[in-house]
Amino acid sequence: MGRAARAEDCIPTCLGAKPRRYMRRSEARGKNPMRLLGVHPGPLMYTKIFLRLEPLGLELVAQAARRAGHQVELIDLQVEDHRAYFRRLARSRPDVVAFSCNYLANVPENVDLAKATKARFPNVFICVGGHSASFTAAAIIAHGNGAIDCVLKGEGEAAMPLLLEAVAGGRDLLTVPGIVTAEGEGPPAVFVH
Ligand code: B12
Repeated sequence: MGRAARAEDCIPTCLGAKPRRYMRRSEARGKNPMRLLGVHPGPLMYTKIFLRLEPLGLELVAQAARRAGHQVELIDLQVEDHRAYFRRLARSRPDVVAFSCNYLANVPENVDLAKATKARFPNVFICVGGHSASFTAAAIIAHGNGAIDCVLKGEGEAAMPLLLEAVAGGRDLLTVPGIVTAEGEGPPAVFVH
């Protein structure tokens, strides 16, 4: 199904104000997959003074989403710049952008990019996950000022497919384990066994 032909669904905004519209794909998971762009932030504190490390956690989340039938791309801002990120957004037109936030020092960059992304592509659903996001979830949502639709706490492998399913189906986001939105918190995060 082409983008123009896609139905749209309306789910309540996390701010409780006017409803925000998200692209809706199909009810059938895998048959009409969501497009997910996973983003690893740049080297710590916007500099290259720290290590640049393979984004293992985000890769695991990406693989879980792929196994659930979704189309997944990753961009690693440790090796690519913000211009490359916005070029990728324009080319790939993801339904969902998922930022990885394992270090507190990644928070400002993720929040800035989320705001810039939402300003250019208001229908994109934006999620943040990872170790540091998990224990600062409410603050991240607040700093996003409406740009960050949810934080997904804990290990992302189990929760990301459920989140994509909920977004695609226009279902209540607060049924997803580990989710935090401006409207509240879902069930406790699930762990990988
Ligand atoms: C191994 C490790 C390292 C390794 C690097 C591993 C790597 N590839 O990144 C080394 C030794 C190099 C390292 C270095 C540092 N580390 Co370190 N590190 C860890 C440790 C112990 C495990 C991280 C890990 O690889 N986990 C396994 C992978 C597979 O899981 P993950 O990345 O966490 O991803 C999972 C979830 O977080 C989540 N997830 C991740 N991304 C996303 C995205 C979305 C959208 C979703 C939904 C979910 C999600 O799902 C993933 C799969 O389950 C953590 C502590 C911890 N228990 O998490 C500290 C930790 C992350 N490190 C920390 C620190 C401080 C550092 C250093 C700054 C130390 C220093 N002073 O130099 C450096 C900085 C490195 C850099 N990036 O520049 C702190 C961060 C503190 C903070 N609040 O910011 C932590 C939390 C330890 C601590 N408690 O203090 N580290």
